[in-house]
Amino acid sequence: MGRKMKVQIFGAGAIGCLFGYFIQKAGFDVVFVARGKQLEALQKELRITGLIDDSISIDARRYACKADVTFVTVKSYDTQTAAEQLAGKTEVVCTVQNGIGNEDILTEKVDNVVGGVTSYAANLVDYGVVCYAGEGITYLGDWKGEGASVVAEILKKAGMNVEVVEDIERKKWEKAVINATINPLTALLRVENGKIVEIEDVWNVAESIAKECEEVMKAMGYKLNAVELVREVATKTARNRSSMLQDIERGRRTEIEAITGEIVRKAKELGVETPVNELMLRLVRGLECSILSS
Ligand code: KPL
Repeated sequence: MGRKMKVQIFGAGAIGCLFGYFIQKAGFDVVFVARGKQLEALQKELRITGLIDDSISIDARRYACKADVTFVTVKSYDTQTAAEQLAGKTEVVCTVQNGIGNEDILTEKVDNVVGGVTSYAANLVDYGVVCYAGEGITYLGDWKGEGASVVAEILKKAGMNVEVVEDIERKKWEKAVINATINPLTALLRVENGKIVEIEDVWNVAESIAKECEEVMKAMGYKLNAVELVREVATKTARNRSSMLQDIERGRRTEIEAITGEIVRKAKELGVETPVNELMLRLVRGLECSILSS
């Protein structure tokens, strides 16, 4: 490609801003799509704190524009809106969202869809201010058409850790198992991730959730030690406030339907019993209802 590649970040939250920051710093032409107060703040500047301390001017807009590659980083319940705005506007779309089902929604509207799972950690400290909390890795895989290698090149040039994998669906489900175990418990108890392993009674519940998820994965043909995986991630991210806890604290909707909801749905389809996950689903729905109506 003779001209500069145009990269779009659709959903300039914490992860979107962090990715966009690295990509813009590497010399790509980047446009950030945001809304409300976040858009107003980003039109002034994007500030990164934590592992980096920097402020940059960015091109922040309300609506999607034409791009070569678009990263979708909106909450899972906004993926449909993203897909509709991106139809005919981007050659490749890459989702690095939590939950199951985002790739399939994007597939309806865009030709080249790349599935992504990231363990980079970032939190929105204030509008326009993102704390870069931990280096991670991003796994990518083609979901529809081709695009994973192009996206991987962009992230590599941006200095980020990235790996293209054959079975991105497996990675997505593994991440969903981690999120289905850590996120509801931290949101319901309003604790940091580390408390999941530190408090014995809570760990007992976490183990039950993870074991049920492991059975679902097994029925899908995937072998996984879910309990160990969850223990490892909760320990590594001990000081994090999970994304679901942050949603609850901000009085926002959570991604419970795309995480636990999808695990329960898959379990039903495959004839696996998941009573503890069903309980988590109902409790977080209840918590959401009480928060959104107050
Ligand atoms: O992905 C996460 C989230 O909070 O959504 C974990 C891995 C649980 C880290 O906080």
